[in-house]
Amino acid sequence: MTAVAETVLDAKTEPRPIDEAFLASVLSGLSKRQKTIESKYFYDARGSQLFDAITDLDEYYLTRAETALLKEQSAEIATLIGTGATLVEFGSGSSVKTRILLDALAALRLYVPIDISGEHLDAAAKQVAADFSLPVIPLHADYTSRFTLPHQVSRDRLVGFFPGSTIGNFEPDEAAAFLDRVRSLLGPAARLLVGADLQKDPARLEAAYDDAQGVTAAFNLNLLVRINRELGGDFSLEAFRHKALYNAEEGRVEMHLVSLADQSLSLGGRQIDFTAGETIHTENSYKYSLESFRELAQRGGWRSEAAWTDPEGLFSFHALIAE
Ligand code: AVI
Repeated sequence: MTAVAETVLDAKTEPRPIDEAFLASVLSGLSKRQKTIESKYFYDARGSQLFDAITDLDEYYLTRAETALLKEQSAEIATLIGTGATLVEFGSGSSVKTRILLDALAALRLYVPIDISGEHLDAAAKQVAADFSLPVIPLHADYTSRFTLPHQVSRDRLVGFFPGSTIGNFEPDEAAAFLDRVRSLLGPAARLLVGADLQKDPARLEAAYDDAQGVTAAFNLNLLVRINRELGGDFSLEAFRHKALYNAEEGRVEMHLVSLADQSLSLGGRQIDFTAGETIHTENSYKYSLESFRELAQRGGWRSEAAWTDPEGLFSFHALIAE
């Protein structure tokens, strides 16, 4: 057999090693009284595609509102930031929203996009460097954990960028702790630009997380597809339904997967039992008022310098200064 044929055969027969951290997290979440799966596991290749499709949905106003707000306010943001700053983006993806800022910011010194997906990051970084004739140092890291900036990045005039209301996917205590870490990372006199979805009519919020075409349902159910494929699970997709609800007491939209029957399944050598109607809680998306977001920022060591909202009052964008 030639080396090439052997390689092909190996690829077909050798199962992929199981991601033990993923398995441990799912088993621990499914053994709680309120079953949970961590929302960071939404984003495999299919999940990321589905999320991109969500951002184009009529019901999912967040991306449109934030993009319009950034376009509208970019000149004012640029005036606040001045010249010679370094922009550090947390979870940069394809840097789409960054381009709006980069168009407006004068004489930026450097752009540092941080993302967990290395391949995606390098391609997007090259494109931005070429399109804006700007030095770019991509950093492949999980921005939710502790990391340091590359040594070439001077801690002078650093501006963090965290758009998309991703801050809303943290529990408030975690969000405050994250903001505090970002402040230590960026150093004294740093600024942070953050997008945060606003509190609004619950019906509008629930529609944004339960669209008529079922894209968000597919995004939520894809967690089970991923567990079946990567961890050898035996979830039946027909036996679970997507549910989104606004929890007014907590000020958050919750996503769940509802078991449609009493059922038992096996995962990692364990049996997991569901009663009909029982749910797996898969995501929280906290919504803030301008004031409650300022309070959160303050807990993380930031003072509000400016905040903007769109004319409909759907979304907010904040400029913060390290205290
Ligand atoms: C990534 N994040 C800000 C989205 C949100 O709105 O919480 C994730 C999402 N979940 C369902 N639809 C979108």
